[in-house]
Amino acid sequence: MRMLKSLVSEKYLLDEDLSSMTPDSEIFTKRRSHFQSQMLPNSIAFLFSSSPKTRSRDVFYPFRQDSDFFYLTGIEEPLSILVIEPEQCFLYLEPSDPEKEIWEGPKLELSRAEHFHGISKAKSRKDFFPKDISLLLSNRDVLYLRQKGTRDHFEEKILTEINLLSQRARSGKERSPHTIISPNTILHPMRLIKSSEEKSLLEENLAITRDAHLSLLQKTQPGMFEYELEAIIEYEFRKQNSYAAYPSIVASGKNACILHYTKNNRKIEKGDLILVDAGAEKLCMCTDITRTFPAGEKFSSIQKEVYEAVLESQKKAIRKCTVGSNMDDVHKEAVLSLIESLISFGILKGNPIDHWERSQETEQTKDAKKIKDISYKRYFMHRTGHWLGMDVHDVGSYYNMKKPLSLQNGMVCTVEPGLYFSPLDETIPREFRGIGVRIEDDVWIQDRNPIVLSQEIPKEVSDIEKIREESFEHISKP
Ligand SMILES: [Mn+2]
Repeated sequence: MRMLKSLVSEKYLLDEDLSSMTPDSEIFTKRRSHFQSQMLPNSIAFLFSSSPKTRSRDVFYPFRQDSDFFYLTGIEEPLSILVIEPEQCFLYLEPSDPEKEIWEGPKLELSRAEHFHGISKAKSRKDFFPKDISLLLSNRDVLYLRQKGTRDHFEEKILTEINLLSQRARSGKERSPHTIISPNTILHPMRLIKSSEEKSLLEENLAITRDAHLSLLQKTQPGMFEYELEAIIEYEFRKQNSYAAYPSIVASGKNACILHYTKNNRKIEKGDLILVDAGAEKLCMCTDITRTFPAGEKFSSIQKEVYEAVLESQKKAIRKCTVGSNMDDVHKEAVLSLIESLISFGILKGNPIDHWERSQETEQTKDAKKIKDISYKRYFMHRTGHWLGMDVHDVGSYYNMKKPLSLQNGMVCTVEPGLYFSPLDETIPREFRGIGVRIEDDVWIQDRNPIVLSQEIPKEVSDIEKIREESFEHISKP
């Protein structure tokens, strides 16, 4: 059995991803020391990895590490605990079990974890409860603990321990933490500003996403089902050792008006537009891209008008993604441009600024629903963008003391305006009904010219039509 164990351990090392983001790379050490530097005196932080999630009966979903845990460790093991004190860090890991490893493969070994920079000790997870926990908490003033996280039962157990400790504290010999703070207060502002390593990883993942979207432009033919397109995307993701960062949306025809459409089971028809919202994720870094293209060789003239309106709005909004601006400015820029187009289509009347101001004034009032029915919100009902990073809707706040947070170098956001004309909306000209367009890019914010990290994924009408035409030529030739 010992031989078996050494064999699997060796395999673990060989299988390891060759990326620069292995757990022993300095990126994670730097992040942990940054976290430590912001901890209050005499505090301790517990961060839990994700646990396996049941899909049905004894089958699990593919494991996805908790983003905060991965951010600080680079470790993909389930059921692990990271303990951070202001001066040292240690890990609790699932102990190796050769019997279990026959079924599940090798685990990260305790001895190996101890080689990671700045990890002073790795212990068996079984020591955490009930043995070590009271020792770790005793005489501590502040505990950093995420509540309502992914490992609720752990958090409950810790709270119980604190209660027990405070009962014992009455004897005067010990005391329990008097304050519990969410580690998010330190971690999420850190995660909001991306490093050059994170930028490179985003670019790597966007190259995979680009290949998937290009492959779709080349291979889609009317008569295919939406799920076949989903398979083309996910083939490209998996071929390059990545996963879909979220369930891919492949919405043809009027399905494009359903914002979170994921059934992906309709047969694509010749005159359809197809909206595809899909992004690759690798090493817990998400991408989020939407493209809309014709099922045939070209956009129809009305589809093109709507598409160009969304594209113009998107380009204007991207230009706003500069330091000192904020996400409200980006949204306003996109909305004003869309309203202008809606007026030119004869769908809205009046002038853009009035529409914008009225929608702002009424946002919090009881008239909100009524106004929504007559304003641009009937055709563009979501925000223009969100933070992007280790979570697709990444952490970090958008406001600080009710004021929009100023954009800073190294923030990453999506810019994704859209127009959606319900097939059932009898108040708009018939030719618009059932058209849905969204264009979404991932943008690196910097001083003057924001970088569109996904700029290699075609979005100009002429570029899209060129690839679509070539794909039909390819089909007709033997
Ligand atoms: Mn998005």
